[in-house]
Amino acid sequence: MIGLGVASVAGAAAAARSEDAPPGPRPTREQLAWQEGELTMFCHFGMNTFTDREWGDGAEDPRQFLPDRLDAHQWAETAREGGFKVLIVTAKHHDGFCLWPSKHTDHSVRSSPWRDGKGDVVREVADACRAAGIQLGIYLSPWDRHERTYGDSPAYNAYFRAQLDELLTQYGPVGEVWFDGACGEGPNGKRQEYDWPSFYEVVRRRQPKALIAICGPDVRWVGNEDGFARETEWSVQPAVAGSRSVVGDQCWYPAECDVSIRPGWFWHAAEDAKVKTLDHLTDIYYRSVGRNSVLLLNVPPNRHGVFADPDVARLREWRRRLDRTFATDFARGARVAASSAASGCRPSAVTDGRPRTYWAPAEGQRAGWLELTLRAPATFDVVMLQEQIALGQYIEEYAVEAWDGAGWRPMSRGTTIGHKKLDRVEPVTTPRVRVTIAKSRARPHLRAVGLFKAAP
Ligand code: FUL
Repeated sequence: MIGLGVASVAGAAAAARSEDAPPGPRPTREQLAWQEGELTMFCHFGMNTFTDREWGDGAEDPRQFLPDRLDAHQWAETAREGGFKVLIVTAKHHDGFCLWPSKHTDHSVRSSPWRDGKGDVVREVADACRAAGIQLGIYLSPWDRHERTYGDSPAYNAYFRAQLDELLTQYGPVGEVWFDGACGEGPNGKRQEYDWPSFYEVVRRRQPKALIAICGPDVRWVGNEDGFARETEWSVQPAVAGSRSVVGDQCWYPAECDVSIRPGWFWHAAEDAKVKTLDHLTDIYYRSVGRNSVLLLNVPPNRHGVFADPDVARLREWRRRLDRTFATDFARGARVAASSAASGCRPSAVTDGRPRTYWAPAEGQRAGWLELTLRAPATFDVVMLQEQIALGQYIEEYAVEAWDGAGWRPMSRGTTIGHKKLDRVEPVTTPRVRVTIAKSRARPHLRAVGLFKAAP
């Protein structure tokens, strides 16, 4: 773990082991980086872009795939400017058409007129991601409505592994592999039985740092496609097969919220006017990133092979609003008093802006409070709390109050915090704020308290 000064993650981990309830599961290094990245972009692009469908049936003619000015750098640059840390491209959707020239089928870009059949969308996206300094992610649909072996379980599983192998060996580092659960019958009328453990084995062997998401053990689907996590969102879950973070019968299995910037996952001309509003996207941010989840926002390239103007404009507005909201943290540098503190854990760690410091109450305690005296009275309407999730997730009940001159006035209360909890509250002007951790599964480790004024 990263080097750390007084309130060292490693040091307190040792203390927690000796004094407190046994520590629960923790994120792997890659899960931690992914969670702290907060934003991942999804790009649904493929045959459906050209046929105006959401689910192709696999009978599409590859000659229909013809973007006339595909520019993956525009995708990756837009993602980077928006603050996204990973870009996941649909290398193959349910229709089975491959955006890379797979050796195992002719239903791919190789059979299309695009770049005279010599193009490779995955290559262009991988190169663009590298240039933009973001990670590449791969969506490979297990459900394949074109492939003849689909439904003949062992044969198709071998086909799928071979495709996975190509994608994980030819394009450099891959940060996330996204497996959708959709599954249908093959041409033989039989339902395909996916051999998940063998798929995971390919990913672990070829890309040991990649996270396997959704139908995989590293990242959990939040359970809807609206972009909303629950108010109570635990990254600690019952252990799943293949997890690398099992402790006892639990593992670290954080939530990801997938949602499209438009009604559909793929681009449709008719939806150029239906890009989600700035307020809707902002709400999604608070209800995903602000509820201990990663936001996986889909932005679908159009038939030219670029993001459409309305999507790019909306993303810029959204980024500007978030930047303006979170530019000034009124809690930064506040003086902090605490009910107690573990040795080496300064209460002011929660306002020092450093990612690896934190406050914890005295050894053996699972509750406590912090009182912040701001550098100057401030007006704010967003409260941010963060746990030091490098050490796990434990807090299950908290309250935040503001001093109104005569007493403490409730501002927000909640259950889980995890990596980040954002509460939108009634605007308040105050010199002092109190945070109470009322209940925790083990000694809590609070990384940060932040106070912000939402930009209009
Ligand atoms: C779903 C798929 O059926 C949709 O087409 C889309 O890819 C979405 C992200 O996952 O299950």
